[in-house]
Amino acid sequence: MQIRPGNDDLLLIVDVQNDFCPGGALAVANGDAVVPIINRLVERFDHVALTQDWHPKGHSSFAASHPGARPFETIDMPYGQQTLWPDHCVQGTPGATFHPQLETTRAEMVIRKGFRPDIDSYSAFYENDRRTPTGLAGYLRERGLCRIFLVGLATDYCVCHSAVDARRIGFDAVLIEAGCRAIDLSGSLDAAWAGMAAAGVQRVNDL
Ligand code: VGL
Ligand code: ZN
Repeated sequence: MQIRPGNDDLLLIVDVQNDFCPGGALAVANGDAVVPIINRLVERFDHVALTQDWHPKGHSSFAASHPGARPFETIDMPYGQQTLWPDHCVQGTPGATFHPQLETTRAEMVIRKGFRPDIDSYSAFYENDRRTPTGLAGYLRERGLCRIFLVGLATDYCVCHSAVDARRIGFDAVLIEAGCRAIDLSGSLDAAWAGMAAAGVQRVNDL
């Protein structure tokens, strides 16, 4: 069945930032390959929004902020388990800016996340405690946008958490696989596909 984006649909472009692309601090394999695919999709949508991972220096999700810890280890935080990352997407740095070829002109909203020092935020809707809202849900509701199409980086972290949260709070969610790439850390991609299917996230190859 052909899905046609309409006036109550939004394309949400997740974290297509230099640090998640080859050469970046937390590079996703072939992360930059999503850029031309997303640029083509942007033209098909009436409404487009971007998310931007936006951490202060010394953020608590950075391994370097925890003496003795190494990137990609998991630690216990007050809000649950947290994977530790290399320093990435530090506010105001080139790594935090959008990929230079990403078509951002038509974006109506940029939602920044992960700016609180003590908590990470994978999802565009809620931080990793699953309770602190980013404000995106209210924005979408006020604008009458009901269905979210997701693309970006990384499939198994920020895209997945955004899609699952969208479903959890009553939005329809469609993940466009061609526009995503994954980190795939010890089974995280398989877990993400299972979690998204259970949450009722629709998965399409392309539009
Ligand atoms: C992301 C890990 C840490 C993502 C962001 O955009 O998927 N992953 N920060
Ligand atoms: Zn991050």
